[in-house]
This record gives sequence, C-alpha cells and structure tokens, in this order.
Amino acid sequence: PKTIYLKDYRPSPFTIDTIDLTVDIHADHSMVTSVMRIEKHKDSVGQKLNLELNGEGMELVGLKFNGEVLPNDRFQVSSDKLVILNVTHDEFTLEIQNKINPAENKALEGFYQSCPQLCTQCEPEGFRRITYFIDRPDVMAKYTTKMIADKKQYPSLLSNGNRIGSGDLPGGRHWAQWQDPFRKPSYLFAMVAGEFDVARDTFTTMKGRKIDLEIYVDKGNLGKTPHAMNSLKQSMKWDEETFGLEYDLDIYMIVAVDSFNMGAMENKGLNIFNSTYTLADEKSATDHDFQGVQGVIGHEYFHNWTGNRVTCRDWFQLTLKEGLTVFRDQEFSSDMLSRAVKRLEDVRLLKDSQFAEDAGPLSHPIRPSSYIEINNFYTRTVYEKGAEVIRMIHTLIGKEKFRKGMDKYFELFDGQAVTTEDFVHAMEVASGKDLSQFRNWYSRPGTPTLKVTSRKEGNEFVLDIEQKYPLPTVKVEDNNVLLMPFKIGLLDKTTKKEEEHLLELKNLKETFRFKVNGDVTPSLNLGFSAPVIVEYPYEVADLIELMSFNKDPYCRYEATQKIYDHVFKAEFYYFKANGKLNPDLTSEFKSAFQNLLKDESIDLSFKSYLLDLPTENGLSQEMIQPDFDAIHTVHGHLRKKLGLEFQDWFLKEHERLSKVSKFELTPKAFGERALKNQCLTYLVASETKAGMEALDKHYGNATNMTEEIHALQLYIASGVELEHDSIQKFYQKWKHDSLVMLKWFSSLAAYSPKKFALERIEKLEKNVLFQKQVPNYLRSLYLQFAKNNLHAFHDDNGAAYRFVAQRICHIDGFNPQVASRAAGAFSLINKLDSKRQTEMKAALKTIMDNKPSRDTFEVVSKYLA
Ligand code: BAL
Ligand code: ZN
Repeated sequence: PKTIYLKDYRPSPFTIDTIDLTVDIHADHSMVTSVMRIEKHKDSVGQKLNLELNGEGMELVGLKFNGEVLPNDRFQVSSDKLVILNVTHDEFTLEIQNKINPAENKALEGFYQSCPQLCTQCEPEGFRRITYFIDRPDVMAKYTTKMIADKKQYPSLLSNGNRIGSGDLPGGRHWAQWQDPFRKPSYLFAMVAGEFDVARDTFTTMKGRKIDLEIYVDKGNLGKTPHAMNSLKQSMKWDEETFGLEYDLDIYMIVAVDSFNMGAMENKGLNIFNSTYTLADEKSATDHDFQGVQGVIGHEYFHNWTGNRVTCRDWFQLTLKEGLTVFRDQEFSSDMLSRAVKRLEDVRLLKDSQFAEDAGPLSHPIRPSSYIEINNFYTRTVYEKGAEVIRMIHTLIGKEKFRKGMDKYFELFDGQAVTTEDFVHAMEVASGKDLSQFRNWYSRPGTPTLKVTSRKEGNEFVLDIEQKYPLPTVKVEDNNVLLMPFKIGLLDKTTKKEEEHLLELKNLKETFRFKVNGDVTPSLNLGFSAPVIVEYPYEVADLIELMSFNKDPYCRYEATQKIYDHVFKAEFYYFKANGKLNPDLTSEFKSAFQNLLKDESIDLSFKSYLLDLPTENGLSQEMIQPDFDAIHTVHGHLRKKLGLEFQDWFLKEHERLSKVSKFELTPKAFGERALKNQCLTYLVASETKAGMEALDKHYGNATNMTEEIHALQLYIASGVELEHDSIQKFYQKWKHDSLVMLKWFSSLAAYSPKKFALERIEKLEKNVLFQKQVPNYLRSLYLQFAKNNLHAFHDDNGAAYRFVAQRICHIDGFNPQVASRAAGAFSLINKLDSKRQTEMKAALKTIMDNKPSRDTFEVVSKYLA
C-alpha cells in the first residue's frame, strides 16, 4: 500500500463550487445523480489538466460535461478513480450518474444500512463511496440533496441544512430536498432514511433565534432521549456563554443508529450517533454512560464551530479540530459536573491509553507526517494528547487571552480549511506570546519524561529539571526542545501551607530556585499541567504528606496512586522471591489508607477514585516485561487484605449508601453510587461471608444499571459458571435491550477468569443475541477480552492470540476499520517475554498472510517491525 506524506500536500487544481445530489433509493440499489459546478483553482486557470475524482465501490452509469454526453476517449474509470482527461475549460458542469448498494456495504463507510435504517459515514473518506468527487477536506462546496424513497419504509428522509421541499410520488414513494447554506467538505455530508420516533424541542439562541432540535431514535426508545436532549441544550448554551458561539442553522438533528464504526459524527446539522452515546435511562444506563452521552453530545455540537465552520486543510491536521474539540468538551463536562473529578478521569485515560500508545509501535506525533490509512489516526494521541496540547496553550497564556485567541481564529479563518499552524498563529496574535518553540509539540512523538531532583541551599529550595525524550525518531536538537508549562506547589511541612508556581520549561536542563522558610515537599505537575511522566525520588512519607494535605486534587490522586504502586511493587517482589503472598500490611500504609477512609471532606466520587488501586493494565505498562499472572494474583491479594482489614468501614459505608433511594444525575449522586460500588469491590475481595452477603443484597436490590452491572462483574470475576443465577438472571431480564446486552457480553469478556475465559468467549460468539457484524458487539467481545482481561489474553500458550488473530482476519473481510482497531489487541508486543512474543508474532503473521486491508496492514506491519 502507498504511504501518503504531509510534505507532499498541494492544493487541488480544481475546486467544486456547488453539488446538486439526487439519491433515488430502491431495495437493491440506490441511484445517485450528481451535478457539480467545477472551477479551476486560480493557479491552474488556462492549463490543460486531468480532473481526478475519487470513487470506490460504485458503478458509473452516465457522464455529461457541460450537458453533453462525454465520449469514451475523454475519461478513464478504475476501481478507485474517475479521470476526466485534458480539461481545458476553467469552469464547467459535470453530471455523473452512478449506482451503489447500501445493503451490501458492511464496511459502514459511505451510504449503508444500519438495520433497518439507511445512513452515512463520510469522515474521513466515505463520500467517495457515494459518488465520484474530489474527496478531500479542502474542497468545500455548497450541497443540495434530494432523496427519493418508499414512504412507508422510509418516512423520514434527512440531509444537511434546511428542508426546502418535499412531496409524494406515484407508487407509494416520496421525496425531500435539503439545502445546506454553508460550504463544507465532503466528510461532513450526511443522509438518513428510515422510520423513527422523534424527540422534539427548541432552543432560543443568544440572539433570540429559535432552533428546532430533533433526536431520531428506533421506535420505542423515546423514553431514553431526555438526557441527550438536555445535554444538547446545555451544550448550546455553554458554547454561547464560554466562547460567544451561536448555532447557525435553523434545525439541529441527531440520529441514533446501532451500526456505527465511531462514537458519533458531527455532520453539519445532522449528527449521526452510535446509539450507545444517545440513549440512556436510569434502569439501563450507568452513570458512566450518562456522562458519556453528555460529553459526546457536547463534543459533536462543539464541532459545529471547531471543525465545521473552520475545518482541516488535510487529514494530517486532524488534531486541529479533534484536539481542540476534546479540550472544549472536557471544559464543558467540568462545568456541568465536578472539575476535579473530570480532570482526574481525563488524566487517567491519557495515562492508561495514550501513554501506552505513545510507548508502543504505533507512536506518532499529534500531527503525523505520514500515513497509509488515515482511519488509523483517529487515536488517543490525536484526540487526547491533542487536547492536552491545547490545554497547555490555555495555561501558558491564561483563560482570557485564550478566549481572545479563539475569537481571532474565527475572525481569520471562518469558512476556510486550515492547519494547526494557523491555530497557533491566531493564539500568538491574540496573546502576544511567542509560541515558536511550543510548536514542537505538534511534531514530536512519545511521552517526555521530566527527571526532577531537589536540594536545599541555605533558605533556597532548588529544583533541577531535565527533559528526556523516549524515541530516537526525532533527533534532539537545540531548536526542537519542548516548551511546556509546569505548575508546582511547595508544601510547607510545618504550616501545611502550599505555594504555587507556574514554571515554563524551555531547555533540556534547567534549575529553578525558590526562597522558603522551612522544609517543603514539592508537588509536581499540578493539575497535570504538561502531559509528561515526572520522575522524582519521593519517600513514602512525602507521598502520605501530599495525599493528606495537597490542595491540588489531581496531585492528591497521583500521590495515592504512587503509594499504591509502591506497596504493590513490594508485594509483587515478595511474591516472586518467596513463591507465596505476603500476609502483612505495613502500619504506615494502613494508617494512610484509614485516613483516607475517615476523611469526610472529600467529595465521594473523588474518594472512590482515591481508593482505587492502580489497574492491572497500568501496572503492566510500568513493568519492562510484565508477569500478567503474578500481577493479577498480587493485585487481587492486596485488595483482599484491604477488604479484610477495613471490612467494618466498608460494610458500614455500603449500608449507609444503600439507604439513598432517589435516583439523581448530580455529582453528589454519582459520588454516592461510585463509593457504594467501591465498598462492594473491597467487600467481595475480602472473600468473607459478609462480603458475599453484601454482593447478593447489592445485586438483588439494584434499581439502576450502575449498581447492577457492577455487581454482575464482581460475580463474574469471582469465577461463577455461565449458568449461575446472577448471569442468567441478567440475561433474561435484559435480552430485549441490545445496549444492555452489550454490557453483558463485554463484562463476561473482561472479567471471566483465565481458566475458562477463552472457551467462554467462543461460546458467547454463538449466542443468538451476539450481532456478528455490528461493531459495538465485535468490540464488546474481542477488544474487551484483549485489553481488559490481560492475564487471560496473554496466556503463554498463545491460544488467545491465535483466536483473536483469526477473528481479525474474518472481520477484515467486511469491516477493515473495526479489524484494524481490534488489532490493537497486540499493542503490548514489545513488552512480552520471548515465549509470548514468539506466539504473538506467529499470530500476527497469520493476519499478514491473509491479504489484509490497507487499514489492518498498516497496524499489523508496525507491530511486526
Ligand atoms: N469526527 C469524528 C468523530 C468525532 O471525533 O467527533
Ligand atoms: Zn471529534
């Protein structure tokens, strides 16, 4: 497959001014007619040029140039292109007729069937599967779309913009025509045909315009839409208040579908959502789901300005819209919920997933310099690290100047397709700050490490900080050292007062001096001000000090995690050295843990995070060559010891929280449920009668999904058979609800004990409710197993590797995007011992021998490199 390079970017020699589409939908095909007004780019006027249009998986039926049928020797058509030869006109009309078949489209790119509806996904390169087009984001056209279909089967016919006409046709058919007044790239095009229930509401903008809001869902699901509608209205208001950004069309539609490769898509005026991010009610959705719906609704809405009004020049600039929009949705959720908890969750995600990605074979900068398949670059790095880079600009210039920078960005670039450089430029102009050195973040891959040491010199506290970069792919030179904001606190050991400083790191090695009165404990990277690993030789006593007295919630959480890490490692090496588990807990650790439990000033969500041991995933990443079995055993044992030691407290707190009966979607209520679940985790870990009784009670009395699914997962992890009452009861209760059944499948994949996990998954695949071509289902089994059931997946007999590789080959045959994502199962390849690595390589080779898609080839070849 061909590699595409950023350095090869050239503007398109042709631009498309308008496109008038007619899509005539029939049972076995759709006929697409496209009439385009095309012009040469100003630099190409007067030249004789070939016009290359992308087009895949379609049949060309007719072609007219300026109204005349184009003779055969004036064009060439192949499997991925239509070329109009030797175009001398500077302006002309091209009319194309082509046939596609949405029902056969299992890749879910372009126009496809998500049973029973029809919908589109065009980002990044799906429009070329609908009709021939210059399918790149810097070609921005005005779209008019007419859809024709059977009225009974497809009563709703939707596209971007405003509806400008509709009517009935003979034979039970009807039509609707839409016009989008805004120029847009083809990736923002959308069409939907189907029968839905519609939730309707309105929003009045800051200028008094009334916007119709419509959410389209499967029949019978209206009761699960209020949270999404409320989130949409909150998002619209928040963007007005925070950034002065008003919605620009008269209607905003969201359509929920079950078959969707991504989470959701920001098509202009017509968002299409994976139903997991739209539908939620108390009984069937967890608090995490509710927060996910709110965050994703916000994210897609915020794209209307950061992505749609100002879009990307080319796909290397993806982080321009994604990093910025993730930053915006994080801020939105922080304002709607608890800022401290949201920050902690975002950093956890970054460290667990993005740091791992950046330390493995798929590491890339937030603005990659090359790709084979752009679909592979919708990554944690482009999104979440991209958001951290935006956040660093926010920290460096401050909130007010950041807002001015955003205003400048829209003033300079509204209606254009631009680059990350243009964004940084707008921030520079508005703030007056030179960000030249900061730009290095866009091109440097890998997570930097800051090696920090401290010393006391007289009444000065001295910090020496050294930046270290992990990958030799970008040579370190004077001009590419990273500039970053590094917030620190100095916690006075006597007064417990903390002084904050915002440092700007600019050099590979730097020294900072602070006047202090007595001894201080440094608290580093407050609020996670830079996305880096910080190494500092903390003593456990320092960490306990930070855990107890630090003002910064993120650093407080970090301190607890470091303590757990420290304790875990001691237990782990004890186990490795002695072949048995350490029965004791140190008194220092016990008293620190007890202080946490007793602290009544902590928000309960936050407390439940503070009580969370590091995940097996996180612990595995920290080890050079993880011993998955030992990690699993020691992790369980440590939890058990804590569960036993503090059983009374956990029982009492669990009991107390069981008395809360009202279901609310407030930070307080989220906290109560989170802590109740956390107590149960420790109680079950204690393996006592009281623990099991608490589990039975918790499960039996659960009236919301947050508590119900947590209890189910604890039963599964405890090793019960598939036939056990807990598992079967859940199945019978929820088999009518496919979103809940996804939870059932993924819980079994992620929590089943190693001794029967693989066998169980093979059985689950055959379950009648397992939807073999629906991405959510595929992810729920294979990725959950590989990513969250580490000791089972990494069984050194290699059976699970072979199994997942075989499934990837199968999925690759119809949905390359999902297959290449599933190949992420093998991301730990470079950390494995030689036996496992040999097994994994052999499994990966079977994928390579299977003539993989471009998507899967790119990922697997990097793992094998
Ligand atoms: N643009 C793809 C989905 C999202 O990031 O919003
Ligand atoms: Zn996005």
